[in-house]
Amino acid sequence: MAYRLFYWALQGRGEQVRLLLNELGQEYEDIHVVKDDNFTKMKREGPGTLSFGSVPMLQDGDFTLVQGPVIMNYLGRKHGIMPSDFQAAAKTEAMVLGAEDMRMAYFRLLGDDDRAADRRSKFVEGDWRDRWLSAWDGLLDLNGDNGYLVGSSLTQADLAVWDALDAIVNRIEGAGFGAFGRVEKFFESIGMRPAIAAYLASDKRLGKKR
Ligand SMILES: N[C@@H](CCC(=O)N[C@@H](CS)C(=O)NCC(=O)O)C(=O)O
Repeated sequence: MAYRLFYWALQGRGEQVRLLLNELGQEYEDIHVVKDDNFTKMKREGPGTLSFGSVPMLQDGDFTLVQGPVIMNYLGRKHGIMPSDFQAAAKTEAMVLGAEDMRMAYFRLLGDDDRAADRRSKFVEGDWRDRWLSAWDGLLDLNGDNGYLVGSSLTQADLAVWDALDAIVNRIEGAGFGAFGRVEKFFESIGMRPAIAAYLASDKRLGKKR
């Protein structure tokens, strides 16, 4: 039975799950939630549906799961791309959460209030380079500079990180990869994986196409 993914009709926190389902070759229904409509109705159903009143939410048969990073790890484990070694698995989960931390920093930059432009330029000159790019660069290096964050093949962490990098480099003015060529190479090679490139070019991709 096809998965059902519930999220807003935008990339946001749901996009990493769409990327992963495409990479895994899994069929899914991309169900867009709408405030005062299906989203409100699902919220009223209580914690058995949207446990914390938020999406993304994945339905796998009669099993429902919320929390983007946990959905990523569930799918990674279920479809055999999560490392079997428990320490490597824990590292993978930590990186999925690291991507979520970076995504949260990105969300705080959005908006068009008076101080938004200032927030964004401080980020580009500060944490983007000194905290995030330098972290992903160091982690790729520590993993042997093989184009993956953990082990020698793709894990869900690579896609979670790719998606958060993609949001930032495409939506925050001035946020390029600069001297972090290793992160840029990682970003390009994940984006060129056949299933990912096909998804990005397809009508399934919401917002900006490549
Ligand atoms: N920690 C959660 C956060 C989920 C979250 O805050 N989702 C937002 C959309 S990105 C949401 O559904 N908010 C509830 C609302 O807008 O009423 C996760 O990673 O899935």
